[in-house]
Amino acid sequence: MISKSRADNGYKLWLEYNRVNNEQLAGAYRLQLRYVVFPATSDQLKAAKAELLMGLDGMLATKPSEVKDITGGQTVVIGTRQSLKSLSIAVSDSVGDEGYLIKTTLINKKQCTLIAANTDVGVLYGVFNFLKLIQTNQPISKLNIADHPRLMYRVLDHWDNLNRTVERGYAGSSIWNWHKLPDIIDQRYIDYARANASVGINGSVVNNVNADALILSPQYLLKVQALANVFRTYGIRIYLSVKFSSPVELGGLKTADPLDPAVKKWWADKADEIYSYIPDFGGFLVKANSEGQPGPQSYSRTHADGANMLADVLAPHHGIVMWRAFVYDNKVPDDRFKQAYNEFKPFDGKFKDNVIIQVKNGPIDFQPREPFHPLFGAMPNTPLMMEFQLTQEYLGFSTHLVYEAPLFAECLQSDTHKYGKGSTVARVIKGDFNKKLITGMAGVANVGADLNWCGHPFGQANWYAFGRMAWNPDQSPAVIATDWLRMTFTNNAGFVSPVKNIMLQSRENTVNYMTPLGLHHIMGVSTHYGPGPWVDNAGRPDWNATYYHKADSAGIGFDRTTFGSGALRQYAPEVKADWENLQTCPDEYLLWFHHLSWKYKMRSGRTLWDELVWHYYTGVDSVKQMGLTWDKLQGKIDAERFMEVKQLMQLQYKEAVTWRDACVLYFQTFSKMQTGAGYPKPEHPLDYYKKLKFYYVPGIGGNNYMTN
Ligand code: GCW
Repeated sequence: MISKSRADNGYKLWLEYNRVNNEQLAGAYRLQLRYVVFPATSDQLKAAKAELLMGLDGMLATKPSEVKDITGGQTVVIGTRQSLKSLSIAVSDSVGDEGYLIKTTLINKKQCTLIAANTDVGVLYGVFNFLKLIQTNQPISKLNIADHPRLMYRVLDHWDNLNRTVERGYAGSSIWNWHKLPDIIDQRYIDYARANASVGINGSVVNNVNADALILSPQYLLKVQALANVFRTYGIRIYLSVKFSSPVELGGLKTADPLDPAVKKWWADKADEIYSYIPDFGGFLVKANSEGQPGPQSYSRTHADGANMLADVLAPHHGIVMWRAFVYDNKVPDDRFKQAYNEFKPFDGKFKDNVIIQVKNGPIDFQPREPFHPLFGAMPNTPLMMEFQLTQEYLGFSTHLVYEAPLFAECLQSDTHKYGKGSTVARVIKGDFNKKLITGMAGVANVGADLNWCGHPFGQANWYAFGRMAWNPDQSPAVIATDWLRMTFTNNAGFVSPVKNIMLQSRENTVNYMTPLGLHHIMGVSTHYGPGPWVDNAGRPDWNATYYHKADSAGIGFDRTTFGSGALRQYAPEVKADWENLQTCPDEYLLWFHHLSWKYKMRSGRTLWDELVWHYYTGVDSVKQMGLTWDKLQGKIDAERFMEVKQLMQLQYKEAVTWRDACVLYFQTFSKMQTGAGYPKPEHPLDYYKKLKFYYVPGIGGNNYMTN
């Protein structure tokens, strides 16, 4: 049992390995490990062994001793087919390259628990999962588990700059200390890799997609190599974001035209150089022709020309190109929603085999709620990689408790209908409809140098959940939350059960007090902090909140039906029909697709205005409720994290009230309707909220100290 007063700063993440109260575990739950057989030779196997011993040491009163042979009693035998050969243990290869088996079985007529895999990294994953069983008090006496990842590339994208600022980072500076690399290997790098491996994350893009060409210089490649050496032990490949104009900026060429032979040669030489430092280098991530970044279109070439040129130079080394579909040009299209689909769909089947298109979950930009991106299902001959954002750019930064797994699941379980009923986004990205494609999922990391890594103790759950869902996109958010809570805090049901409910409800709360009923992109301009529904003077129309909500005296919402922008045509006819029809369009997506009168009658019987107000007030009330529930849990976990979360919830409440009052007052200037009896009046007039200034908001980097 953990001591309630023990201080815990959250650094250990979900790998706490707290003492298990073995005596209180009944029957099959009781742990009676006596011996471990673990012939470890490679670095990865040694890391797995070290993790196992560290975990058992923390959790069990008597650590099992390591032996060379099966001695009987409660023995755990761990290894690959190869490493266990001398013990004549056969391992079936059913779990593929990265999967594992955990099985209670007779070996040499003695009852053992076998953790086995075809590869070293499979063993590492098996060990982490065995430890998880103990951490979460699961029975371990009759095990028969076989698991493998459903996606190939499970990657964290760090938007970290070389000066250690983090674009949209809310947990302190970058964990990569570029200045001290390659000489100093911070323990953080190792713990970062352990945490990733524990949930099966096998890739890390260490620099911002708004890339600095310098990352490809020999000086920086040596630093990257040092990180790669750490990651390799934990089955993680390193990737780099590259700037498309690097041949000009770094190589002194006159052009970065992807069809120019000198440019191709520059990239080919660069790839050879990178692989000479890092033989298992993963590949490139590219943001091209988006938000001012250079790209092939700058030279009148296409996305396919650009991606394929890079794919060609990486192919001999088995590297891949992750080419982002987050594009919108400066010409201001009629509806930004439609642009990625319009630009990429024509290139279906035109990309090289080692190119994967990285598509954000929704068509605009990581909003609290978005419909699934219409590209999913629309490119049957092109691998599409999901991009989720773990860092809470539009979800209250690291002050708001928002468990994102329900958001991920909502998108993944959406039915694209592109291959008939049941062709969910999850099935599309798993390659169910085209087995030839490579597959993957990326998460924009929420990790920084803060003691607890993510700024908010519950931010860690989003990192954890991302790994679990990249491993298996069909996992349930509730199961993941329960595991995370047990591993991170305690197995005490009196804590786990109410806090799991808090987590599952948390994302809906935030939708309610920020962007209910399908509102989107109404945050403060540029910082994306706090409410800014009045923003109408940003650099370009589609950066303005007014572009998205279109509130006027007649009503509110963006008409994307056939009578409006027609964006709904990008979906399968079934989805289009469902969302175009007011009888069937879910309330959650209403204002994404329809401009409706303030007096429009909702399913609830309320007018649209009253419904909007109801959501804003309900959202705030739920945050208050969450705080009250938390307060009752004092003493069930360590005081340090308890107090930190308590204070964060108070701050979240304050900010939720600001969101509610600012938005209700602003939209009221159009609806001219009352908020109704029973709702507390805002403390300040609208003008007060409009004039709020926030200095040095994190996440925007550079010298941009103030906006809003
Ligand atoms: O969400 C927006 C962010 C930018 C980001 C961009 C992107 C890295 O506001 O900060 O740039 O998306 O995804 O490229």
